[in-house]
Amino acid sequence: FQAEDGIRDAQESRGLGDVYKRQSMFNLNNFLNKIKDKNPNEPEFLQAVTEFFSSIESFLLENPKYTTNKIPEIITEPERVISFRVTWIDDKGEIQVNKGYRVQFNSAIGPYKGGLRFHPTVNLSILKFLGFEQIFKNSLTGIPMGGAKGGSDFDPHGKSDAEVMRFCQSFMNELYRHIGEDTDIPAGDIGVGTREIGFLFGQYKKITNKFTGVLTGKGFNWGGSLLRPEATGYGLVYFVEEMLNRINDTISNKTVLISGSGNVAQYAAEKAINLGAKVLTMSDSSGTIYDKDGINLEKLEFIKELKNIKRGRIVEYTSKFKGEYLENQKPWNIKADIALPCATQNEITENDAQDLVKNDIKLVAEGSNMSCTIEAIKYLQKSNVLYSPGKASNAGGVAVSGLEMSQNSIRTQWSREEVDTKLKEIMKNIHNKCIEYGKESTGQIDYVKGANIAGFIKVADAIIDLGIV
Ligand code: NDP
Ligand code: 8G0
Repeated sequence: FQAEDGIRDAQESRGLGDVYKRQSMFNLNNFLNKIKDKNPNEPEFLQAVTEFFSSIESFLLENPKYTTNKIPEIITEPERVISFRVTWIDDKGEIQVNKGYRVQFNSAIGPYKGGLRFHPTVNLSILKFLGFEQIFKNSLTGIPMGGAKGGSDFDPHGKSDAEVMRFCQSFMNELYRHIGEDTDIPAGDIGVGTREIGFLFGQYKKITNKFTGVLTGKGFNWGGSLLRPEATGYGLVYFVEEMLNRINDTISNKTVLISGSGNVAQYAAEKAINLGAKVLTMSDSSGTIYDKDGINLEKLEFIKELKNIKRGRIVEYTSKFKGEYLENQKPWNIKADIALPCATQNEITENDAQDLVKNDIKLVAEGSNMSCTIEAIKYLQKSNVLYSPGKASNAGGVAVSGLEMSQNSIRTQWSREEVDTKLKEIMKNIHNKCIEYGKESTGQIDYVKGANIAGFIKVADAIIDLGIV
């Protein structure tokens, strides 16, 4: 009965008469097996798709028009994948060759939007998982943006400014053909900050002779938005406050574990400290610093300078301040109330989740994308830990990128307060959507289900409205 309803729905919404004769019910296992066969050797992409469709399975069974219209198949196939060679000359005069990519995943609700990652681990599987997640995150922000991701296996660590500049210029020599302020608007991500966006934007402007909002995360003097650097980390903590306020609690006086010491980690720490929390840890890919007294604003300033200007290692914190350095360790076996993973994907495994639960963690909110493995998420949820997926809790970054695009279009720059007010409102709206679609009969909120269903509906309905293209 439901499936027939769906077919009727589909026919009516498209007016396509007899085209849809086949009944189709969503079968999760069959669907995931098909995705696996079509995308071999892409474990991260498969992980993201598995997590997503497992959480919306019952929604798809109750709303068969999406299956009838083949939305699961359509939405898991990128609209376009661009792969290119990036050649450049290092400081020794040697020729270097890197891979460059842009995955333009879905543009049903707006131009492609998403970051560029420069890290040696970058490959198509990672960029497809990030691009796929970006579709639903961008939908959740309420700003019309499609989903994309790109990047390179180039490693900025240890490279001179001149080498980074030459690499970025060569990268843009190909990328410029595929982007534009109404087509695809890249931004930074791991390994791509204001310095790299500057070199990329400079080259785009040189080639095209156009000063447009083609990239976000720009410096304020050349078209950037105030609060874009802070947006992901601040937004994450605003979202955590929403999660805690719902249960009549707040972040004030809570102990917090943060991983990473890059853009997201720094501003998550800053906002948490400003709201009265005690931040116990930060980390990089070599290890963790654990400061029992708490990382205060003065200590955080040191970390910002160490990471953003000197480009040093987190271990150097212990030469200036008290605190332990835990070499090659992540922060997850230290006792605290809240964990904010802000480094990279799969940084919380099932074992890490067990450590967190053993120490009575109350809340885990993702700053990084897909911070937790599927097993870790299951374990946290089973243990009644409040858990939020990145596509909800880290959406503040891309949301303020969306605000940067608006400011560029109308040729203005808003005040810090204006952007901050909008950011808070967007995070609150996302939290409300998670409640609307993720409320269980027990009254508990499944933030994974809520975020995924809410993000999906808008994009899926748009795909249906736009026809089979
Ligand atoms: P940065 O490059 O500024 O910082 C990344 C941090 O994570 C560094 O401390 C880095 O350490 C550490 N890290 C990176 N890769 C690994 C790894 N494989 N293992 C352990 N540590 C690692 O990146 P961002 O802060 O911008 O991004 C962090 C995460 O947040 C990513 O998942 C990103 O996709 C996500 N995100 C970012 C947004 C943004 O606006 N920037 C928006 C939404 C999500 P080291 O220096 O040693 O490499
Ligand atoms: O601004 C962006 O488009 C952007 C940059 C880096 C990461 C992300 C994300 O949402 O993961 C978005």
